[in-house]
Order: sequence, then C-alpha cells, then structure tokens
Amino acid sequence: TQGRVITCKAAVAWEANKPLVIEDVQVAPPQAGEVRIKILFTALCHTDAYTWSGKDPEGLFPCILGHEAAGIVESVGEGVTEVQPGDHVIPCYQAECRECKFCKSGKTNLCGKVRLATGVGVMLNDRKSRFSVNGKPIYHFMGTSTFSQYTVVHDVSVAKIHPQAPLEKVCLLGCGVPTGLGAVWNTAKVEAGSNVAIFGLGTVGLAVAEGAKTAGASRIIGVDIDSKKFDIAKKFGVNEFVNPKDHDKPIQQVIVDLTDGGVDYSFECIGNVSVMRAALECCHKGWGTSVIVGVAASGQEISTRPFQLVTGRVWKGTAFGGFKSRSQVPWLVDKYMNKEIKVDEYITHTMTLEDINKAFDLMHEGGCLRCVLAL
Ligand code: NAD
Ligand code: AHE
Ligand code: ZN
Repeated sequence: TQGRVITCKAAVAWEANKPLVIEDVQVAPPQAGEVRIKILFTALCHTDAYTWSGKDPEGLFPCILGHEAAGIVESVGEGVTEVQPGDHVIPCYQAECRECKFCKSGKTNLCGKVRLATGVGVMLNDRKSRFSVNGKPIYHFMGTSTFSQYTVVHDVSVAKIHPQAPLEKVCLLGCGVPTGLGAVWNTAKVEAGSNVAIFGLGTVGLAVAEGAKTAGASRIIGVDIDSKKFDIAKKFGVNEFVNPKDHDKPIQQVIVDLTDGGVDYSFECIGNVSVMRAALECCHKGWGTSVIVGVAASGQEISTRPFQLVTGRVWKGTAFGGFKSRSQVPWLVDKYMNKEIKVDEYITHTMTLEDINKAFDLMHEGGCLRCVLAL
C-alpha cells in the first residue's frame, strides 16, 4: 500500500450535529514529514462531541473527528526518521517538534510547528487535506482524525510506544488520562498533604483524582451533579463528595466552609464557565490555585472579582496536562505496563466504528466514562 491511495472506512461529520456517516474515504500517501497510521482503536472524548456540536470556533465541516487512539505505522513520507512502518504509535494532538520557540522554552508543552495548519484542518506541507470522499476534500481534526481506519499525521505528532502495549487500552493515553494526571503533576504540582477539589468526575476529573492520590493529597473532594459518579470515583481516590444540587448555598461557599477557608488546589473538568468561577473562588486565600481543564464553547468568557487574585488565588489552565507528547506518552505507556497508573478502569464500553453514533449517545447518558471503538 506504500505510496498509494488507500480506500478505507471512516466516520465523516458532514455537518455540525448531524449523525456521523461511515463512508469509503480515500487517504492519500504521506508527504514529506508525514506518517500514515493504521488506527486500530479509538476512544471518544468530550472534546469530539464539543466540536461536532458546532460550538468550537475551530470546527470545520466536513471533517473526520477523533483524537484519542492507537495504531501501527503503515508508511512514512520523505525525511521521516523517528518512526517506520510497523511501529506502534499514539497520535498526539499536541505536537512536539523540539525546535520551535515553544518547545525550546522549557516553559510549556505547546508546540508551534504545525498548530496553524491543524487548527484549519489541513497538513502543513501543501495546506491540503489527505482525506477525500469521491474527490471532495474532508478536513482533518486536531491533527489526528482517528475516527478513520487510516489517518495521516505530521511526524512531530507521533509518539512511538512499547510494541507489547495493548493498543485497545493505551489509546486512552492519547488524551483524557494524561490530561488529568498532568494537570496535577505538571500544572498544579500538588504537594503531599494538600486539599483538592475536582469539579466534574468524567475521565478527566477521575484522572485528576488519581494524580492527586499519587501526589499524596489528603482530602480529595469530588463535585458532580450526577451522584452516580460518586461510587466509581472512590476507586480513583476521591474521598469526599459534594453534589451542588444538595445545597442552597453557592458551591464555592460550601467548599470553603468544609475546608476551613478553601482548598489548596481545584480543577475544573467540565467546560462550564460559571463552574470555573466557583472553582477559583473555593480556593484558599493567599495561595489556592485553580486549574482550568474543561473546554468552554465559543463566546463563553470567565469572570471573577480581581480581588480574588489580588488576595493570592492563582488561575491557571492546562492542555494535555502539560505533558510533552512525543517524549512523555511512551513513558506513560510504560508506567501503565508497570501497573503504576490506571487505564483499563476508565473503559466502560467497547464497540466498533459502525456504532459510533450510539457511542456518542452513551457519552451523554452518564454511565459512560470512555467508550473504545475497534476499527
Ligand atoms: P465528561 O463529560 O465525561 O465529564 C464531565 C463531568 O462533569 C460529568 O460527570 C458531568 O456529570 C459533570 N458535570 C456537568 N456539569 C456539571 C456541573 N455544573 N457541576 C458539576 N459537575 C458537572 O467529560 P471528559 O471527557 O471527562 O472531559 C471533561 C472536560 O475536559 C471537557 O470539557 C473536555 O472537552 C475537556 N478536556 C480538556 C483537555 C485539555 O487538554 N485541556 C483534554 C481533554 C478533555
Ligand atoms: N478549538 C478549541 C480549543 C479546544 C482546546 O482547548 N483543546 C485542548 C485539548 S482538548 C482535548 O480533549 C488543547 O489542547 N488546547 C490547546 C491547543 O493548542 O489547542 C476552541 O475552543 O477554540
Ligand atoms: Zn480529548
């Protein structure tokens, strides 16, 4: 298949909010600096649903969504040296070129090399898509487009992982789990003995809990409007629960009262700007730090009284948990294989690509953390 167009199945989002359609998609060969990957497993993340909903200012249609996956390199373009056909890989929506101003700064995991192209659904080389259906181009998404049996990504967006890692599990290390763990370990740098509040107990929030537990946090307070989340959250280290629906007071006040003045760290893992405010305001005066992890819709803005910051609270955000993708995803895979981090526990459902619309329905029902699709 090397050097030739591959026709395969992919779930195409033709329009915002319209059911995805399984199509025969033509996938062009990788050009210089590109890698074509046979995707074997992909999970669904809330961000896919967000872009599909039409609320993402970067959302373009028609496109192939998906960004939490694992597969095997099928072929590589000119100049690609770090991976070769047969390598087991995880595509990374947050690239790492190791050469740009961002990568060299030592201050961030964001990479500038391909971001402008991936933000407009094309490849950097020729500013075109490698996907088409009957000659009509289909946009890429987040530089990954994993809801396809084959995808083309930039070489700076490919993490080569342990060949024995179970791809049906470690696909989760493409987004949600690292995001939560890294929000704690890299962005907040939670210390042992800290009090932590987590808003939203989906996969991202539960991974925050796991990260906080391993960091030695004492109180890990989980906040969710869905009480069904509380049982499972215990397994991830949450040791106190608050359902905002059980209280008349604003939720920040409830937490401040529970914690003698507020928590040391809070994490917003929902994407709701009023909860982001509550998460900041439930932090302790003088030092409490709140990390925004959730992605809020186009047009939404955060607000608080500046006095909150003047009096020492800190507002931060994180993308992919601050992890350097190509360098650290393989390390996370090894940690999973050594049983140092959970992954299997987040997978509540498994299906095949044909059932992708059902998988999205499940996501909105609550009982679902991650649904993994076999392609
Ligand atoms: P999810 O839908 O599985 O989890 C969200 C949880 O929040 C659910 O349990 C829901 O019941 C709860 N919730 C909803 N409204 C609430 C409210 N008002 N108060 C309390 N709880 C509430 O989503 P997920 O896949 O875990 O992702 C969480 C968020 O993180 C999404 O916005 C996603 O787009 C974002 N995300 C960001 C990054 C990043 O790099 N920054 C990476 C992955 C995901
Ligand atoms: N296009 C969106 C941005 C969405 C966003 O913030 N994405 C996160 C990852 S979410 C993964 O589930 C991220 O990494 N952002 C940094 C980046 O470079 O995109 C919007 O709202 O504009
Ligand atoms: Zn995601």
